[in-house]
Amino acid sequence: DTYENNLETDVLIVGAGFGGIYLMHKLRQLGFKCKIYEAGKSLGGIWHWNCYPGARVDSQVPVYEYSLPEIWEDWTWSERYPGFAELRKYFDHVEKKLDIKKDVAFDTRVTSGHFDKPSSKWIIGTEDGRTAKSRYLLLATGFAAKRHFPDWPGLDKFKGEIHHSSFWPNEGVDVTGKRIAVIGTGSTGIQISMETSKTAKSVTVYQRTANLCLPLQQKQLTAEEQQKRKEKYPKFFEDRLTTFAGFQYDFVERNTFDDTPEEREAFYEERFANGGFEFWLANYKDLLFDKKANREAYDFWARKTRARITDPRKRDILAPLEPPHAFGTKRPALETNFYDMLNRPENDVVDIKATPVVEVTETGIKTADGTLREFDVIALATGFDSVTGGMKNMGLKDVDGVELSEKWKMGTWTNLGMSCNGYPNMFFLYGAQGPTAFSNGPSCVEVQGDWIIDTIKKLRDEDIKYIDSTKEAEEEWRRKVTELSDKTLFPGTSSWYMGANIPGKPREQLNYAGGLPLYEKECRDSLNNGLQGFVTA
Ligand code: NA7
Repeated sequence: DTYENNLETDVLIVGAGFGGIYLMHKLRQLGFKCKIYEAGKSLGGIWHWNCYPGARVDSQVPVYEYSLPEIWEDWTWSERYPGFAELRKYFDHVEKKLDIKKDVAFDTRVTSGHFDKPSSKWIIGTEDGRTAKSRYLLLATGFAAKRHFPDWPGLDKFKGEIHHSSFWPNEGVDVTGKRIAVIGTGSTGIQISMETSKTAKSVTVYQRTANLCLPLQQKQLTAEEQQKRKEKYPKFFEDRLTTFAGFQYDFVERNTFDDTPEEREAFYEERFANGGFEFWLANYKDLLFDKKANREAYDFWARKTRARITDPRKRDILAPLEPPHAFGTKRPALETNFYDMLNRPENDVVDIKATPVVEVTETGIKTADGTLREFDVIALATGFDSVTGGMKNMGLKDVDGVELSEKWKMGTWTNLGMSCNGYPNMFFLYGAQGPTAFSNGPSCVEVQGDWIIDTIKKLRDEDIKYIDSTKEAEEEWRRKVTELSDKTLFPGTSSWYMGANIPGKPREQLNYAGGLPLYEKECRDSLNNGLQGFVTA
């Protein structure tokens, strides 16, 4: 029984999204006894939590799916960028194929954990008082496991409906004919605005930083065209891992000013028209390194976007002539009608950098200029204590009893973005100092997952009971992560990549910016060189 108290297992995985399921499936095949603890009620991770209006993945399929043939051979998508309902169906299909749920305890939130040296096992405690013992602890909690709320006075006073995007009621909220406020213009805020504008009376977007949105270019997919492509899938999934971000495209081997102005314009046009992240991740190779090159891309983006916005006031807030930050150093959202719906007179954007919110009242939101705007529904699309928040929130302690939240208080230290000194036999994926935010999720978890699986297998084969990262390896990894990032334009922008969205959080690069292939090489080198950077016993 997965829900038993005093559960004993070889591998305890936390999180039943893309990462946790992958680990479970592959480790089971190797004969390990595995269990998953999952705080939610079903499989899918972020797609279990995300059911806000318009929730949709903005990496296209088949890039955004498992490379496992037993999953893709008889699965078909209806759209290039599927919405949450279809992604949930995908996870139902995954369940049918892999029979994961029988070993998952849902509604199970981990609140404590320490490594017991005498038994060489993790002792894990849950919110409702259960305990589990496991040789290995694998964290697959994703980068968005801890919600972030604005610290505005009065949030609890609002008499209408107010929800964080990742805790939207599963049965939905009827927004027909209602006045909606959307707080935040990350990918989530943009999606909620577009979707609710279809039926709401009005949508008011509260923007702190303009999002440099790119066209989604949604497309309906037929079963026939997908079936035809499937013979190429094995190669396609191999190629996916050879690109910087684990996509089907990559930066081009030219710098921005290698091209003539005409060539450049045509190149930008094409990338922009193709949609998705092409204008970002398949741009010139100096886009994220060179200020002048970046400005050139920004100016193109601003020209394109400003032309779509009819009201000059809205235009200057949404797509200012001066860039709010270097293009692509914050995550561009993908849009279809965001600017068009804001052109309508009933919809508006409020610049809350110029006029910050002072309080939420029973009926609406008051800004520093004294204006009170009244609403029926407030959507908080204010994001997450991204990348590190989830792991710091689980009550994990190192071998000396120090909490992870304490260890990472002044900054983040990991080895290879998968292990921490003082946390033996624990690995994590899609988290701090891995390729996480700079990569396609499924690509990242398969690269990291395979490494973790191969490592655990090696430990079993060599009868090793204990593995821990060295402090030196952590220092070295942190140095690499910082150096790679310092060459780019990322550090100059306040973003969640840099920990800058949470008040008081140390400012540092939380992601590995060297690209997936280099990352994988680093990890494989360690494994192949006798687990360099680790001590074993
Ligand atoms: P994001 O990308 O972190 O966006 C959060 C948005 O909320 C962003 O526009 C923030 O403005 C804004 N925000 C956050 N806190 C506040 C406060 N206190 N006041 C006003 N505005 C605030 O989260 P998402 O959920 O959209 O997306 C998360 C990731 O999921 C996304 O990047 C994809 O990888 C998938 P800011 O830009 O910080 O000025």
